[in-house]
Amino acid sequence: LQQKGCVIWLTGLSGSGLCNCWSKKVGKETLISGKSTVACALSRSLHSRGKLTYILDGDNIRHGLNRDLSFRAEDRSENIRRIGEVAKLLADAGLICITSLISPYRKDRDACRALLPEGNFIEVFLDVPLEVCEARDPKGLYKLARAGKIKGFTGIDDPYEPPYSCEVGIYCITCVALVNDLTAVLSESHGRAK
Ligand code: GGZ
Repeated sequence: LQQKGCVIWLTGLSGSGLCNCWSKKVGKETLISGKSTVACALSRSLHSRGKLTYILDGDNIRHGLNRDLSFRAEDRSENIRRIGEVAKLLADAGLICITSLISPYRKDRDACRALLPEGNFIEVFLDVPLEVCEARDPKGLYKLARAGKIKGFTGIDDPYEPPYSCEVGIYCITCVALVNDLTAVLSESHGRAK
């Protein structure tokens, strides 16, 4: 395998990703929001350059490996710890592992970073204001949280702690640029054998 593994850690509020994607339903390129969407676009873009990637998506993993975990603070931390460990294994195996989780607490993200050699953990903060995410509300979850039907929703009645320093900070609709930039950067730095 001619590739050095790493972890690209996407973090941000629910609905913080935004990407230009081809939509089967709409039949044309359209803007779709969600960290998962950004992860997919990035993965496809890297694939097209011959890179091996794997996405660990919070929402999906909560249906399998982490189905015993709730959204209480301790459980969110455990969710992130487990995904961080799996991401490390995949990176050790030489994959570019893209994680897509809110991962709201700084200390949990930092613990995942500490598992990897310097330079192999790329934290990408999707720095989208709560008002924007709430206006997008792709799954109607913010509405439910405001109505008190979901308790402890990140940004409403549970905190999101932005990174003090991260490798990439991205604001609103520049996610398309993120995908292009990271693809180019990783082709350079992670395209060579160790
Ligand atoms: C935040 C919640 C909650 C609460 C359900 N708070 O936008 P989505 O819908 O598809 O992604 C969110 C997902 C968050 O799971 P994570 O594993 O990424 O969270 S964490 O990193 O904090 O462990 C959201 C949905 O689950 N969701 N309830 N209370 N998001």
